[in-house]
Amino acid sequence: AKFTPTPALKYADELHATAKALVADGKGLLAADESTGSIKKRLESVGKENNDDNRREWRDLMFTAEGPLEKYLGGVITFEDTLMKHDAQLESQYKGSPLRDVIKKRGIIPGIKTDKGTKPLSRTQPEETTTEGLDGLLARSQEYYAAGARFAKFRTTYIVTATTPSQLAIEDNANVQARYASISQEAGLVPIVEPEVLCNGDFTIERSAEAHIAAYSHLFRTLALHKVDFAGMILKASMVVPGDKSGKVATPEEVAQATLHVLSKTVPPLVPGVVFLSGGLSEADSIAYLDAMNKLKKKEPSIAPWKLSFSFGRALQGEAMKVWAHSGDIKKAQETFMLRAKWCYEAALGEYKGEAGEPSK
Ligand code: 5MM
Repeated sequence: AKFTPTPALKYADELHATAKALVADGKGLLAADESTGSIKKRLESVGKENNDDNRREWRDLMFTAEGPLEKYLGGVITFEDTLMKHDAQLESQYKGSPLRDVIKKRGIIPGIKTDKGTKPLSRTQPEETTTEGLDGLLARSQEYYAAGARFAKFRTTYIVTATTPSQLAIEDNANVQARYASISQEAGLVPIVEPEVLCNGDFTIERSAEAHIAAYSHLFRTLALHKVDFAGMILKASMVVPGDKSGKVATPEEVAQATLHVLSKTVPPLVPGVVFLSGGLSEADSIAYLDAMNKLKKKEPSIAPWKLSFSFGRALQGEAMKVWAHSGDIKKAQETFMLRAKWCYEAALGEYKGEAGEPSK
């Protein structure tokens, strides 16, 4: 029997359908929502100036790439500029169309980052963060829905040390995420809840798992208190890895086991999908870890009742951006991007065949 709490959520059916579609059949998300400050770092790292034309050319290039992008991507997360303003300019069948229409015409769902970035949590030592963006969020979300967006993304971050994430950071960020998620659902946008446990530091994979469990268990309790509809949201999770200054490297199987251990303890089965960020991990590692998780899930389906897919920024864009910046060859950059999207799709099915197309173990 179906129990529908009252008052009912206006967009419930649509939210459920959108959430499922975002992660259907090996599909994942492209995180192309770098704020102006973050895209500056990415562009400058390949020797490109951060200006309107370069940002547009880069994003045009990805969204208009030839090939079955809609088979690999359920959605694209955009920054406000891209959703609301930019026009596709490259020579292609999409010339002159707003980028959001290019995404939609390809059968990919446009989404939008609605957070306004992380800010220090006053008087925390070591310094932890909260995330801004709740003020006026309902009106902004309604405007994005009217412009064609069907999901939103909001990122909070946690640092791992011997004493963090602190109870303050855990509770504050859970509350922020829960308000964001309930407001998004009220406006018809599927919330992609992104609580990123950063991988910077000198800590073991076990300590990372502990930090994830502390943050995610409180997060889901708070989402429930705020009446968030779990079937109409997606979790964007970090992978559980040893800290980048620990001198330790875990195997894909170890990362897969640790990550699924954390998720199976904290994420309700009603959530249709967990998508992972790449978080500065190499493209090869991000793909190998996701593939290992899906291979493990095939052996033991009950440990992962949700789809396990990707929402990569750097792991999908990094190599292609280098090709574009260094050779100026748009076609070659598009092929490089499309190949990464295909690998991610294969990993989301646990069928990654390796760079050379050889089946991986
Ligand atoms: C694409 O970057 C997103 C926006 O970051 P800023 O708000 O700092 O500009 C970011 O939230 C991203 O979606 C996640 O970090 C995943 O990207 P990576 O590169 O870690 O896969």
